[in-house]
Amino acid sequence: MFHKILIANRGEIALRIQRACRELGIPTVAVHSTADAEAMHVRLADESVCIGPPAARESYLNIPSILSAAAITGADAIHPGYGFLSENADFAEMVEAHGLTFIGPSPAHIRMMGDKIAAKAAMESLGVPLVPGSDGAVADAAVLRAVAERTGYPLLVKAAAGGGGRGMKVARDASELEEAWRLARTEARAAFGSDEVYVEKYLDRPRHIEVQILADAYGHVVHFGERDCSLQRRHQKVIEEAGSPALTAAARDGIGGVATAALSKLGYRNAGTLEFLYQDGAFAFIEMNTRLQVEHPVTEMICGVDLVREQIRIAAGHALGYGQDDVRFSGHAIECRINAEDPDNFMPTPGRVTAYHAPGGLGVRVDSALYAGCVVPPYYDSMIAKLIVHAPTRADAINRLRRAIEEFAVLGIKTTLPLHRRIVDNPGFQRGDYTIHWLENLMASGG
Ligand code: MV4
Repeated sequence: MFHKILIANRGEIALRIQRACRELGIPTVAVHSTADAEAMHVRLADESVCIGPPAARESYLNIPSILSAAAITGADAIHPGYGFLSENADFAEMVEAHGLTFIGPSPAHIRMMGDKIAAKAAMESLGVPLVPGSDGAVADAAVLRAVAERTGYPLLVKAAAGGGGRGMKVARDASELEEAWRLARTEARAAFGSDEVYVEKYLDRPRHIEVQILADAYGHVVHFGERDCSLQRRHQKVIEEAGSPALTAAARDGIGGVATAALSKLGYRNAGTLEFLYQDGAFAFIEMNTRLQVEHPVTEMICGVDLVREQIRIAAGHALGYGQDDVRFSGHAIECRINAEDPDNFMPTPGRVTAYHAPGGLGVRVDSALYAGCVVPPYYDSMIAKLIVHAPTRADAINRLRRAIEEFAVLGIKTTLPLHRRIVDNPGFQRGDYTIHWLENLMASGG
């Protein structure tokens, strides 16, 4: 097992990883920017190292600083959390080149999944269903027209280096095709430094369903069911659930089996998530995430597994020690992402938290680095807390969530707690029959 783990992240996820380390008996090193000197992840770590000024480029993304911090503290592994360097294959490679262990997949697998075209090609060859579309990159107009004729409209042009919705353009018919393609390429070049794009049939009312997997270094792969992440605004997830209100146990077993078989053949290691669009009873793979995800707690709650502990054990060379039949699903879990934002216009609201009270009780979990008197800096992501509830049924979970939101007090700054209250009270949410467009439609309608 590792002797000391450096956590290359901040906020709630740095605390989340510290907790797993502490339960494994492993000391932790926090790194922090000058803006985070008083942050909870620094206060609770065994050791801390300041790695640079507030701007993430110069601190949490500063690879030489982070590797130096690991060297001077004698850490033998680095957990990247999510965001920042978590899906940077070059960073993973450098960590290993310095004789440390990167707690995550191999650099080659990170690189493969970062290229959405390569990821789709790999998944197709492994028997995973895809959205119909181009066979690889679409680099000239003749290929574009041929794909369109074969696939039919509407179509979506996507950036190979994309994800998160940037560089995506819809073409409703042939008259929009070349313009969408040109715009997507221009946007992709500006955003990612690569104008490589591909084309898919545009699904107009899908759900976003993702499958959590763990794989050890000995070819054992298990899945932990799905999360429904359809409730999003501008490609930012707002509420996630496990399991999906739209799936039967048989559908879950089916897609989980497809995912584990594929990743086993791929030789994948550590935690991973396969993202699917789900419409009219069919799954279509779109992307794979090679990191721990923000919404991992809903999976932990229904499976009773500590995914971060498992990531660390796998990275240290331990076998999973259990199989798919040992993974049991119990009840329903829902997570609300609470942001330091004005709930009316989503403008960030950094500042001092003057008072803080987190909800508790049976089936309530709060993952947050907030404390009374802390300052939410303006430099980073605005998510300040995750409220996760677990209950025997979805209806029970919704009632528990409403109760927990009422208990939650964050004073001094505006937060998105009132938005969550509105969603939880909405009959459409309560029925569970939403698509990826539901939340944006609700807000456009003034609901
Ligand atoms: C799609 C799609 C419809 N059809 N692909 C958005 C981000 C990127 N990860 C994939 N995305 C989408 N791909 C096809 N063929 C609709 C979206 C999409 C979306 C997907 C998941 C969650 C929220 C979304 C919001 C808008 C569009």
